Amino acid sequence: MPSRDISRLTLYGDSISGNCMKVKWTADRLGLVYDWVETDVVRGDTRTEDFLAINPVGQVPLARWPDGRILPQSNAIMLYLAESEGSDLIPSDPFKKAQMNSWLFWEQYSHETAIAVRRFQKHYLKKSDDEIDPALLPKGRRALGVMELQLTYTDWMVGDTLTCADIALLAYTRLAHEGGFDLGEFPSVERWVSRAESELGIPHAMPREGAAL
Ligand SMILES: N[C@@H](CCC(=O)N[C@@H](CS)C(=O)NCC(=O)O)C(=O)O
Repeated sequence: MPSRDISRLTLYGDSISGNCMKVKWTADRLGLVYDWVETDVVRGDTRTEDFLAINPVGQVPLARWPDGRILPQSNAIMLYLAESEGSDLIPSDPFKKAQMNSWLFWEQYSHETAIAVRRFQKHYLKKSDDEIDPALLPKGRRALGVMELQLTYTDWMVGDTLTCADIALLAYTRLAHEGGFDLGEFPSVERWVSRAESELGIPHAMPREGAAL
């Protein structure tokens, strides 16, 4: 990766990665000016000497500020950007904020680890179902079922507006079909995906009705 003359916020990310797109959508929603450095995970851009010198963990997304500060971890970056800009992506009510954080922790432990992992193996590594850990499908379906329970009663994951919890969960839920999940089984989640995509002004990612998974 070429060295850069950093004069403003730089976001390193791979556009195929939901974790990276969370950060981009948040920055766009906040109207931030930033440089996006496309960092191809499959090609190994995160494992080069240059990238590891910036982020020893070897992962994107990564935010880097002109003063040299760096911040990895999608949800931490989203929260920092949203908080610094004083946006309504973070509820002002402390309990609602805690509920939002609760979904963010859950997303990283119980949702992303099944849906994103299965999608990557199936869609990008082209593994057959037999080669993929069989626990991922039921784990992901359980996670979608939990979201369905919430979204049957509310339009958003927390409160009555889009928050960081929606952005985080949208990232891989909207691409779940690429991991072999059928969102048709989760109608409230499916409607929420469209609602959140419209709110963020991003294209609809789900397959047309009747399209093969
Ligand atoms: N928990 C981290 C996960 C980051 C992550 O898994 N990044 C992947 C892309 S989605 C990556 O950079 N993989 C490249 C590698 O491990 O070499 C986050 O939310 O930011």
